[in-house]
Amino acid sequence: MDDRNMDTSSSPSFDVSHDHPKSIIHIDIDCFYAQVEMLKNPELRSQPLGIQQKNIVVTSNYEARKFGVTKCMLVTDALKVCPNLKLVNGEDLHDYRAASNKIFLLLQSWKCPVEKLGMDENFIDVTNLVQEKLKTNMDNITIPGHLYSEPSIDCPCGCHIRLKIASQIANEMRKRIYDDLGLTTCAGISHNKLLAKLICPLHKPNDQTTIYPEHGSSFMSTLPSVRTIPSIGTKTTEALISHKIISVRDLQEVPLDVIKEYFSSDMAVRLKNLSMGEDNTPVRQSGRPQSIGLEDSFKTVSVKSEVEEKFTALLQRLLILVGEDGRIPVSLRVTLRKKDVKRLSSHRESRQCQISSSLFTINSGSVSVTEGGQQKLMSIIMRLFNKLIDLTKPFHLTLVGLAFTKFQERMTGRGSIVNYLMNDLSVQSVLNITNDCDTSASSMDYSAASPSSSTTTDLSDAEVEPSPKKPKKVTWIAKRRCLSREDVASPSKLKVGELRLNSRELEKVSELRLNSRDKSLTPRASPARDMSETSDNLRDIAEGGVCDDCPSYVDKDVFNALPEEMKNELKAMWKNSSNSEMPRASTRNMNKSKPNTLLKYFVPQK
Ligand code: DCP
Ligand code: MG
Ligand code: MG
Repeated sequence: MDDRNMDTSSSPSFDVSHDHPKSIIHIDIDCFYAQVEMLKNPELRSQPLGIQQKNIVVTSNYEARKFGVTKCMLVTDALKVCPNLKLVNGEDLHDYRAASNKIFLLLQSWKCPVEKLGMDENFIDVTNLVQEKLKTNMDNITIPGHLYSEPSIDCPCGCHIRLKIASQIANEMRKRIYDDLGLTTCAGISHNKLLAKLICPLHKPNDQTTIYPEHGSSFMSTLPSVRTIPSIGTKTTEALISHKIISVRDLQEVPLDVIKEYFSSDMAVRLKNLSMGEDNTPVRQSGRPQSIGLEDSFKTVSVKSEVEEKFTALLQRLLILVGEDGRIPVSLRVTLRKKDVKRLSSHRESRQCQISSSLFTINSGSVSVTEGGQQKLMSIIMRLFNKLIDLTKPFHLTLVGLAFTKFQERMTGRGSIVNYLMNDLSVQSVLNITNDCDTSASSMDYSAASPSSSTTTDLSDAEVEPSPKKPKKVTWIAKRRCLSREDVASPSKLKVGELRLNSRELEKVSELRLNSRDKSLTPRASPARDMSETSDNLRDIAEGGVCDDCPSYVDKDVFNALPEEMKNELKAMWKNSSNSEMPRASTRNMNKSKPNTLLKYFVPQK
């Protein structure tokens, strides 16, 4: 279907000599919170429904939208335009988060990088899958849903056929989300994230739109405000507006040199590129969040006991989230927003401190607080609060927040080997595993805004959290796909994504490692001694293996639990390393500069 009412001419500046190798899908759930509530209570389907957080309707179903109920409308205004609006409280995000995690997990089954953005959006880079499908007969394929504009040129790089295939994959994904989870979605398909995201809502709800690269800049020129571009935030928008650059077309037309007068050279180029629909930010596989937090905002609280009540409530909810996450927190942050009554302004302040992991216990992958642990946490929270507030003077708070900001480096932690084994991440080498699982905002900040007057989780990272995986079997499975003989001989070519372990297996390694850590810790007395022992271990590596099969630094319990294939690979690797690959100096540096190497994983640590 063609959108003839749009400005669909191919962009005059379009350069056919550029390749458009990627195929990116962006999926957004329709009226997300409202759909989750309608699934819980199907009677709501036939009524106009608003999801209320404090005095705001954060979203509404499409029935309510017909009456003019918009996102983030005041409840009073929403009821004026739609007196029959049924309101459901949406301050508890638990069910939304669970649905969000299910979608994320479902999308992982296509074995492509998936980047979760906020609660209801995901980018999927289907480039490789499209390439695979291209090898099969792909004649006469049609584009499901809408095509932004019919092709005006035949792009020599072959992106049109690739995007057609990608749009079929998007359709399959949307169908699966509907069949398995009962949720309708919209999708945008393009050769980059920017266009995929921006084209996605063109036909709402329950539909999809594909755009070819040659229409990128003409589509962008239809956007009324530069603010619509995801990585252009409030400050940049204000700066642009102050120079009379309001619409995306204004940004396209203003010469680069002029923008360079207001912004750094890099920023100016980036802004120009974005305005033309150009964006080369990668889809980054999402992993576990760096922190898990909750905030509560209110008009004003000026009494300590009330603050304590707020923190108690937040802590209780936060402990549920941590329980589901499955990692033991080791750092706690308290945030306050203080109101300066004289200046009528507010500002945030935070304090954080380490907390003992002994406050928590772990059982079947679920973390719970020990008896008395909650009280201890509350006293830590109030101590941090006392540091932030001078109680001898009056205070006025408009927000309190709590977040666990660091987690014990267990098997299931961010940056641990689990993430590499669980996700299909391409890494350069098992000797040099770098964390590709960055959950922080990418260079392109696509993060969604959250209303300030509601209880929300720490959207920056908490919402990218996939649900904890339930343990299944104890046996190891290490599946190798497409590894050539050369790959096996050279472990540095091994893709960690080839090794798929289920969570129980990972738990097992974790336990083994922790147990053996405990054992190796017993004789240690002081940090100084720890350090010297670590040096000794590294010396063993440098001197090559001292036992028959593996070097002495290797935790044998862990090694024995590995699948044979992996054992053999490691042995081959150690054999090679004793010849040439592992000189003394590089192994000594290994712990410092490559914190996530597989080898390091075998070294008993404190
Ligand atoms: N949300 C929120 N505060 C906002 C915007 C959104 O709490 N300011 C929540 C409610 C939404 C969910 O995030 O259901 C997803 O946001 P979307 O912008 O994708 O909005 P919806 O999914 O509700 O509607 P649409 O059909 O337009 O995507
Ligand atoms: Mg949505
Ligand atoms: Mg959204």
